[in-house]
Amino acid sequence: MHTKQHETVFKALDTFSIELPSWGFANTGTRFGKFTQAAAATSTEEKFSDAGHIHSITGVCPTVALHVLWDFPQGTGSIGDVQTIAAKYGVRPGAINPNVFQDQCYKYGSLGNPDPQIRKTALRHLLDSVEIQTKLGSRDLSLWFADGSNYPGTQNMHQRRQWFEEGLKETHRHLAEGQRMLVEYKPFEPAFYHTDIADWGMALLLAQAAGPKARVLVDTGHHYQAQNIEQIVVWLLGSKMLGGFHFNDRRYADDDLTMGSIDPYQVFRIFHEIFFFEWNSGERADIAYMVDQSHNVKGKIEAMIQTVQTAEELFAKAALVDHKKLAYAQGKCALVDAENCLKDAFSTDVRPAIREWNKSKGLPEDPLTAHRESGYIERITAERAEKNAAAVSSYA
Ligand SMILES: [Mn+2]
Repeated sequence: MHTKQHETVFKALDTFSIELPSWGFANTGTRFGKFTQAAAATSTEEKFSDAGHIHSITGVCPTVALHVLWDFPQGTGSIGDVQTIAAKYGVRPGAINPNVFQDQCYKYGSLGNPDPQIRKTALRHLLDSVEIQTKLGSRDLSLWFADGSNYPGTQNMHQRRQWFEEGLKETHRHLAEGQRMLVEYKPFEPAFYHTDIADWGMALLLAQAAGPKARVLVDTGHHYQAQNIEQIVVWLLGSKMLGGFHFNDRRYADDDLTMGSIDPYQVFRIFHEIFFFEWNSGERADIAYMVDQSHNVKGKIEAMIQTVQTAEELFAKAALVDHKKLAYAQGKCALVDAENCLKDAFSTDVRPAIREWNKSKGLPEDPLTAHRESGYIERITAERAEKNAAAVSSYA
């Protein structure tokens, strides 16, 4: 690798961070069942401990996304506990994720529910989440709604669209200066006929209606097969409405597999368009990179370290695209030359440069090996095995 490439990788990684989800450390499964892991986190404290461990060996995961229902059992009453835990493990609370899909009352929806009392209950939870966000100093409120219906004609989509607009506007009204609201979309599942926020167009319109602090969140698994995700990213960047990502990979639908495991070139193309936007516009894109995965069979901590390393590699590769050469080739319609700008960068082995960067930051060169040699997994397995053998019921 040339010195210049080396420098480019270092500069890119200096700006890079990726947020880990608290729920990625707990036992998860599919609708067919759940295989528990002896080392899985069984409490908010254990999730912070795992996230802090990963940050200590990778240096790029300073924040943890939190799930209000699962991490704040007493709601706003748990804020103090979470502050104490975060300070203890050296990672800050990140995006706050309300949960308006798990309680029985949400069978027919939350903000889109025909029952005004349930819409109110959902709104109350969103406002409690804003209070949590404010007291913890979190920047982002990350919203995903499971609302939808399974059969044609069974729900009034016109009304539900309006109720969503109203609910998001009201939530937005409570955001403080510097806070943001991220609106996530998903085409289907759990609902199989219609989903109230099904794609980036609906999320964009709702975010624009909600107010100036709202942005769109792109979960890479929430698209139809073959959809051009990087083009959606280009449009959101161009309209200053891209707020962040939930990264995961998939083969079929929303599989929540490890980032880059199935199609690393997809993730590379997304990062490339972000770098190219910045090069073209001279602006820095303000984007929250977050992981949203479900490690059902892989060891959770190893899977998360593998994810972070993959994210760094694909980000670094995308930084290596020669923008000047690419812009020139595009202008001349030199198709093969233009495409090769991407392919050359993608095929560069950036791992030696990343190991060097790790060393320069006082981090272990290879985080996965460092983790395996740390004794951490043996310690938490001993501490948690009994609790995990007993608890099998809840998703979190
Ligand atoms: Mn997501």
